[in-house]
Amino acid sequence: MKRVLNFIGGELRPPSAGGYLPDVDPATGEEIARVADSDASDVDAAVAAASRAFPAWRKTAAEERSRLLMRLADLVEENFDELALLESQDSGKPVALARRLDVPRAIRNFRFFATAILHAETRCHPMDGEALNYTLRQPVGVAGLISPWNLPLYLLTWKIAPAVAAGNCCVAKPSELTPLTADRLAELVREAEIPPGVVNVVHGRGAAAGRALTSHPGVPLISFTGGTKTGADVMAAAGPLFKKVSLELGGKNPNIVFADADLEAAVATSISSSFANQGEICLCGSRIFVERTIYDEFLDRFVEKTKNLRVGDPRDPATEVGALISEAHLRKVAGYLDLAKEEGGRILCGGRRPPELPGRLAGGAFLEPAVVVGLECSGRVMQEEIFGPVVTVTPFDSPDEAVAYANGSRYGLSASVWTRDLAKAHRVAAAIDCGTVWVNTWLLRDLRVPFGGMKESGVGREGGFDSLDFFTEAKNVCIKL
Ligand code: TXE
Repeated sequence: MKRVLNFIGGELRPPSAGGYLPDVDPATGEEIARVADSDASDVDAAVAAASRAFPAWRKTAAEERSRLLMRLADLVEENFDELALLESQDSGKPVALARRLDVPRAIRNFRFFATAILHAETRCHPMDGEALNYTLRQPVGVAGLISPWNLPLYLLTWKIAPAVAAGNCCVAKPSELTPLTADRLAELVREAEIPPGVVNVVHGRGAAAGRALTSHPGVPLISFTGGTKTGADVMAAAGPLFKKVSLELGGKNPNIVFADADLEAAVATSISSSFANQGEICLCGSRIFVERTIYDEFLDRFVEKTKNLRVGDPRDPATEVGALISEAHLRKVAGYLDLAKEEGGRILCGGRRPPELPGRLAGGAFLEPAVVVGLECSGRVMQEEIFGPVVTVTPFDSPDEAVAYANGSRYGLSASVWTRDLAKAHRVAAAIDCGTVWVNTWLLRDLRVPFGGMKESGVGREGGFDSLDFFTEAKNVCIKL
């Protein structure tokens, strides 16, 4: 059985206490690898390696850092098929999605930040002949990067690329549920000849390895993506040490469809925004609000398309919905469907284990996508993040009511608005309390734009120069003339 080791100072190393965790393929329930169950001493070793590498790396010219990261991007591209397969096996997502979304985005992340640092500028504030101020942007030191299981390589590289491009060294802690692409990436980091210690990867549980990183005094910066509850724990550990913290947390995103929308496009994209990656994307639109005059027509078309989604073997290129991340997560998601019934809702389709899966998938964490109606917006099903293939559909009567529903949530990550009325689109977009509003689209990402959440969806913005700002300290130099 494959053992996933830590990557520290350019070498693969077993965890110091010798323990391993099972890594399970959620489509079959079978163990596919054993992953290092690291503890504080492994994190100490990784932070020490990163700290040793930092003085030379921060002095390495931007052009050289760029060249090395471009080389890494090329290596990810050369290993495209293998990485897509590993991601699918580890997370249950369709391999077709890993090929369309996860691996291409990992490549883009490296190329984007490798070139961004060649174009970075800083500011100058002249003081009327008396003095000149200019801003230096300098790397912070050792960056702690904690990433989740839903988009493992995509989100890990979204952190490693800007951190390292900006001149930091890093210790990454991928999710213990999906370590395989991080492990392969570590090998590619070595092959790219990125100096030892610049990128370190420590595997293990959040409560052990993750916590050791967030509370480590040698790590002045934490970038975290994961659940809101965990985010609070990260903040509590990092706060007393005054770390720079960026948190990308959960969402309960509204998807508002006005009567004047292009209905066909709204239905088709709402299928993706509800069920892509089994609904396990923080940006999924899990609460659909439809203007009452088109509610029935939208619902008919939406339910029909939902029923037609191909749920099954993640390795089959035709599969649209794969397995959830684990049996435990499946039970949590299914629990919300029971709760929906208790709260007076009706499940129009889905919510069962698909009956006709081939034998090897019998133990898999599969769930047919579910559409729920008839719920109150204030109930738990419409308030809590389910993070699975479950969507609610609710009618509304006016733009004000739609905005009130959208904002009636602890979360504020993203929203979609469907309308052909441009003025209405602008008004509604401005009124929704969230970090990203898509109009007549979903998940269209320009890597230059600020990305992050309001309220319990997070703290801070990453993306483009916001990422480079986060991963550097601004220093003002004032020169008396
Ligand atoms: O994620 P966790 P979980 C949401 C989603 C899901 C819920 C819980 O609703 O059902 O969160 O998922 C590490 N200190 N999202 O429990 O625990 C952990 O090892 C430091 C939304 O699987 O937040 C992993 O590497 N680190 C989401 C990472 O944090 C800790 C994506 C995320 O795991 C830690 C995933 C600790 N105390 C889940 N505890 C999104 N926003 O995309 C855990 N970790």
